[in-house]
Amino acid sequence: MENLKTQVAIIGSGPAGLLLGQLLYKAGISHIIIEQRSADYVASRIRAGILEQVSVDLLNQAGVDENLKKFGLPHEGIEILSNGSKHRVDLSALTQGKQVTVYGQTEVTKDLMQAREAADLCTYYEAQDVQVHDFDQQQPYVTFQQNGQSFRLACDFIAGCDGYHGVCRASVPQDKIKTFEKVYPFGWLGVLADVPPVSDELIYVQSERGFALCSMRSKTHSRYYLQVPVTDHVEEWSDERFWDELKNRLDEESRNNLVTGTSIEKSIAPLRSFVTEPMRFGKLFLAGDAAHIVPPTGAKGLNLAASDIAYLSSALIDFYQNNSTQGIDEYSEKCLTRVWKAERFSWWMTHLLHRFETESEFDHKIKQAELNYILDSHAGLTTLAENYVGLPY
Ligand code: RFL
Ligand code: PHB
Repeated sequence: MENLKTQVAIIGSGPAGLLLGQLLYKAGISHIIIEQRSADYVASRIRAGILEQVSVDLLNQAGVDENLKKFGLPHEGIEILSNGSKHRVDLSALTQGKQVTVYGQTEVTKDLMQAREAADLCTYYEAQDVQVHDFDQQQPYVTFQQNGQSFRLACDFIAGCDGYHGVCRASVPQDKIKTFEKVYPFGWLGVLADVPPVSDELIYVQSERGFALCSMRSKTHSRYYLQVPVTDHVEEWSDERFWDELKNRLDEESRNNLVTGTSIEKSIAPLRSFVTEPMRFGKLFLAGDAAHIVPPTGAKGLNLAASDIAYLSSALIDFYQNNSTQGIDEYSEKCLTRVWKAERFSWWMTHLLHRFETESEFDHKIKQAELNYILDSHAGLTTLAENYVGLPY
């Protein structure tokens, strides 16, 4: 058994764990990241694409925004296509100049991994049997195996950044934790293709055939999604079938502008709303998807992971630099206040734009009226815009 020691043990090297590591490093606080997958696997996962301004600011504070500044695409508006007609939501005009940035989570992850490598920071990849111990006592520790060798990592705190299926939340005794969950009866079939996007701005599509989203990663890479039954399998969706169905959900102009091509990646993600309360258990903090999941409709998952890390990094920095436990004590409540607002927005966007098989004709009419109201009302559009660009910390 090899004995290791650090101030903060971080479990998981997704965006939450990597960003926390970078912010702690900049503040002179030692940490070690333990990740169950390989570095290549982590760097190639394709997920989110939209960054709120507060997330962009945090990446700037962490000193990892060089590529983001160069290649990120600022977006001042989105389109909503409903009943065959397009409505532009002028995010900037409705939020006193705020905007979002199109920059892939894959790129954020790569930038953070490169910064880590350049600073020679310690990560144990392909760690097996990761376990967190004694986080309700003074001296927590983590055990794991790598390449057949056993490790024991002593630390002051453990940051559980290990996603929805991670070990940290699962290690909390059942009577100390409460979870809230809503599972949706559909998923998103996503396709990444080496073709220019159909439009300069994202198009959220509400149609009788179900929801669709036209997004992008750059001016030459497109990301499209279709609402599909959660029971569907990727193999049932040839590229041809995907493009045909997308065309069926679009308006004529977009259909004509759509450039199709071979898919580079295709996958189905189930949709779920999920929150854990609290987010701190003694010396263990949960952050990002380990603590909460949102359906991707509001583009909030990665951004919530970033806001948790903003609270957690400043709490830990305040503890080590000023001997104050205030940030640590307030961590869970501060995060959850913001988390629940993003949960509400993501649930609402999902509800408004997707087709639910179980809804009655009356429910469907009411939903259409709500969307029409939002799109015709300055107050309605403002509500949508201020949530989409991100609520303040
Ligand atoms: P991650 O990214 O899941 O990283 C967790 C890491 O922990 C590792 N791990 C373990 N390590 C050690 N021991 C264990 N026992 C472990 N168990 C797990 C995992 O290997 C992994 O490396 O969580 P994190 O860091 O909290 O980041 C969260 C985001 O990844 C997630 O919220 C977003 O991708 C959600 N999301 C979106 N968010 C946005 O803000 N904007 C978007 O536009 C957006 N679009 C999306 C999305 C998620 C999607 N999917 C695939 C669900 C679109 C899609 C389709
Ligand atoms: C994406 O580009 O992957 C994306 C964009 C907006 C969303 C969800 C996903 O709401």
